[in-house]
Amino acid sequence: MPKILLSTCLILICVIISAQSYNNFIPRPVQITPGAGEFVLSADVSIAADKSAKESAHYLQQKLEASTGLKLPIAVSTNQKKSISLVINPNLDIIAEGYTLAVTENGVSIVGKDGDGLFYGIQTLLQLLPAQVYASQLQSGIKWAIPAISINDYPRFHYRGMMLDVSRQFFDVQTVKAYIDWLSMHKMNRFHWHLSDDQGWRIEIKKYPKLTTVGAWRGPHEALPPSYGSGDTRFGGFYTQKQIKDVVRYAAERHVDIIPEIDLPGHSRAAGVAYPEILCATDKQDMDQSAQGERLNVWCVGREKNYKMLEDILKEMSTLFPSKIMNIGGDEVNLSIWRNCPVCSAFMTKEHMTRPEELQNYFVRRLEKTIHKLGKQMAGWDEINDGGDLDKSTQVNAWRSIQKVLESTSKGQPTVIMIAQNYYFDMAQSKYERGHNWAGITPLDKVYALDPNNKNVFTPEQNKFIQGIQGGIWAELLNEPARFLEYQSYPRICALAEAGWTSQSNRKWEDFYQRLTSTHFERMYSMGIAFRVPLPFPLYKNGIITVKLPYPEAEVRYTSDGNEPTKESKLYQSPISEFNYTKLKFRTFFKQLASATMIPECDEVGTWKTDSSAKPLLQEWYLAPIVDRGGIWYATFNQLNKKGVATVSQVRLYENGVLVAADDRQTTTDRSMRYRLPLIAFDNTKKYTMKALLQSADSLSGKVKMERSPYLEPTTGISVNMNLSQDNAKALIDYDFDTYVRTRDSGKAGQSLTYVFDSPLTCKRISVITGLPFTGIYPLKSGHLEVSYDGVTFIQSDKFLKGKAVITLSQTVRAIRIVVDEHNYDPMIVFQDLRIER
Ligand code: TNX
Repeated sequence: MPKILLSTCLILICVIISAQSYNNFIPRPVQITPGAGEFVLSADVSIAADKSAKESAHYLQQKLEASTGLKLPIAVSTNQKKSISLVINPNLDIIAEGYTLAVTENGVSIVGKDGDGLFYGIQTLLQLLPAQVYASQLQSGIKWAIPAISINDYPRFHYRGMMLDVSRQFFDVQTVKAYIDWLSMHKMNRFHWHLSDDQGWRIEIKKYPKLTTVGAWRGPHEALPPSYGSGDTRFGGFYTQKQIKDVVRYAAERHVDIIPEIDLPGHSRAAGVAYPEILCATDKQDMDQSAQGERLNVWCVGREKNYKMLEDILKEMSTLFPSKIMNIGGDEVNLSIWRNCPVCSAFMTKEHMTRPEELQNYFVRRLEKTIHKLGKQMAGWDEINDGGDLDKSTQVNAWRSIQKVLESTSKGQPTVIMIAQNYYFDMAQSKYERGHNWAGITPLDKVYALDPNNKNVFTPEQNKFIQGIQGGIWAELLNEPARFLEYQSYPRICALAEAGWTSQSNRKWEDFYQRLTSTHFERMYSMGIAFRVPLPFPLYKNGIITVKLPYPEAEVRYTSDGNEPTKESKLYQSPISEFNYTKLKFRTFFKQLASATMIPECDEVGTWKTDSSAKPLLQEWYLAPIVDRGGIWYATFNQLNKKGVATVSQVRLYENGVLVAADDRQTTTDRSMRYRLPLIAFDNTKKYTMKALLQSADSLSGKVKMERSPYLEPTTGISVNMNLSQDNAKALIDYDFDTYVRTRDSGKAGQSLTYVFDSPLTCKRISVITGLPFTGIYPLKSGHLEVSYDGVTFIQSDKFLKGKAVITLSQTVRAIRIVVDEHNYDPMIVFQDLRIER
């Protein structure tokens, strides 16, 4: 190699290496200029800060002391040669919250436009240090070096928030503080505290003590029934005003503004059990259910006294929270209740209102006035836009869709983007994990992908009203497993934080994901966050399992004995030869954290394609690498690009060209339906192919997958002795585990559901899982199984535990019966299909 080329290469390599070592910030700063050399923290470094920078200086001092053991002295000015200088300069030519940071061999200088900017400069400085700097305990043997660099940085949006629901589950002060601390380290500056909902009122109000003595608790003997996993124990809690002040102060030190929400006039069952007189005076309210199946949870808006009570409540709250904004909720009100309420309907007539939305608007606008009188501004969910105009200062949190953002910004309301499809972190992160899915599955890249003020969607005029972004985490499902709040929040909040801070042109998914996995995981680990470790994807093909690693350095371990993989299990290093692929289990590890467990799936058998001719195209796939044994096979047609859908029909399986199985149902590719193709007598000397018809008005493409059911699927009849909501219980015997059947009521002791197999069934084990797929909500809490070997007599068998019962069989079985033992507290019980193992 010629000399010049060689040295250019060396320089390039050096640049790449050094660039990487300090280019892993999250969120990514606006402008980074690498320097030469480094600055190393040692006992002779001091922090120089004048009075205005004192608070930040103490913050930095404490953070550094905990992990490095160095207590750097703070001085107004210093003769020390080496120092970290912290300055607030309102004349800095940068927008609010902006800062500059310069590191040379002699020291660090951070200049903030304001206190916020200085604080964010400190956060960036921490990210320049080894990740262990975030640890709360002393870390030894680390060189605390900061690479020379200069940074210019400021946020894209001034509103960067996260909402936490503390009603459905209660989180204590310590957890809330940690949550706020982590937000601040991601340069997030708003914490929206959802302090009341149907399942608990969580803030002490001195004038109305029953809100918390009664409304903060649920259980078998409480006014609020058990819900969302709280079971037979008394569950709940609330924050005293003293604790609230403490949390507010803690957040302020971290430049996080706390916006309190009490959810009104719906979602108010907890307030309603404490003070029943606030609810509409109608027996019918007991019949009308809210979106989440709740009753008796709407304030009577025609009752004048309620406004006085709400004013008192908001007044007490306004003194606790320095925030300019107070949120009154307004979502998912069951509006029909007001029609049935004599007081509300009389009020509507008197005011010449025709739609209940107008009444909601009346209510909202009265609270708006109350809040203005307290010197604050109002915020609420996007439903507050539905009934009419609002004051121009009122902030709308748009959660239902992008359309709601458009409506809100067109009206000229300050709007925060909280689109559930991207920013609700109670949604599952994949189909393998627990979580809601009503707004879809929300993996990390989907959070990252949303451009909050996309120029192609919003006009410049509308963009002016977009305040920023906010994530939401609703707590229905956060009861288990342990630390699920952290698992659902991180790393999705990392992606959110970058959407809020970093300009769109500076955001690239691959680059973000690389920074996250190569460095930021390490930081979060030191912060003590039990974040979600990405899943490995083991794929089976041709007798071999190959694991798709979630990121290049991922540590994937596996077992083949049925146990969950642990830190001691075998490390995955290269493809594994194994015909019985489903007995292998894989997990990704990050130090002591582990991902969910994955069992290999079959790799795709090929792709499908359509053109824009709208003519049905017959396509064929060769199945040998995947379909290598008998069983019930399912074909799915996934779509790659999301524009338009294709129609699929006549999915058929051939053996040496002869038809052996067919599923002729017609659906579209957006539904990811499973086509059922039983292949019982497999013969490895024969050639298996599949054909299907696909058509669309667009040119589309996608993948074709074949999955073999791990279960037996015998034809089964069903007999019911309970109040099921569906007329027939077919969804229970179609072996589609996404479909289910629910009862219309809580269920009573002695009620039952019997599965009768058409012919005697030989199998190893039957698992009965109750509760909604994905979430497990509405399980059978108290019940047992009965089994019949002759189809006549039933023998008592296993009890349900956490909604699940398993029966192991040693002889041929004719029927299985689920029996309810005790009254259930949930509004319904959900049953799923039987899982019958060979
Ligand atoms: C809708 S989003 C709700 C919440 C639920 C959430 C579950 C909104 C304003 N209301 O009450 O907890 O869905 O994802």
